[in-house]
Amino acid sequence: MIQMQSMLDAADNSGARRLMCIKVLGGSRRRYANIGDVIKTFEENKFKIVGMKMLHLTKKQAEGFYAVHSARPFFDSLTTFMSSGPVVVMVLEAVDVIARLRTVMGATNPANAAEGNIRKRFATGIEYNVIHGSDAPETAAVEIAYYFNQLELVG
Ligand code: 3AN
Repeated sequence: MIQMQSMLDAADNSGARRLMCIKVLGGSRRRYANIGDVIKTFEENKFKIVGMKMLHLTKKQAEGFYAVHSARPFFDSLTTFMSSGPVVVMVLEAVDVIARLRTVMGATNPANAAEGNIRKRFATGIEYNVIHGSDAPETAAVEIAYYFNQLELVG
C-alpha cells in the first residue's frame, strides 16, 4: 500500500504539466495584469516554463476555452473580457504541480486570497483575477491541447 502510494506520488511529482493563462494584458485600467510580474513569480517559485505564446482570442475561442462554465451567470461577461485584449498562455512544469500552482495563484476571489500570491497582489475582482490555472490532470490535457501542439512544447 505504502509502495503504491509512493508510486502515485512519484508520478505526480515527475514534472507534470499545467496550462496557465495570464488574462487580458495591456490597457490603462487596473484590471489588467503585468505579464513580467506574473512570470517572475512563477520562476521564483521554481516552475519550469515549457511553452508560451500571446494570443488575442475571439469571443468564440474564449467561449470554447471556458465551455465548462457556459451555464454560469458570468459566462458572457467573462468571455467578453477574455476576448477584449491579448492574453498570454503558458505551460508550466513543477514538482507537486497541482497544489503549488493553486498556492501561487491564490483563491478565485482575490478578497479571500492569501498574502503574497498572484491574485492577492494583482487582481482587482473575482472576474478580473489575473490568472487561470488548470485544476486537474484531465483539464490540463484538454486546455494545453486547446492552445499548443507538440512542436510548441519544449523539454
Ligand atoms: P479558478 O480560476 O480559481 O479555478 P473557476 O474555475 O471556478 O476559478 O472560475 C473560472 C473563472 O470564472 C475565474 N477565474 C473567474 O474569472 C470567473 N469566476 C468564477 N466565479 C465567478 C463569480 N462568482 N463571478 C464572476 N466571475 C467568476
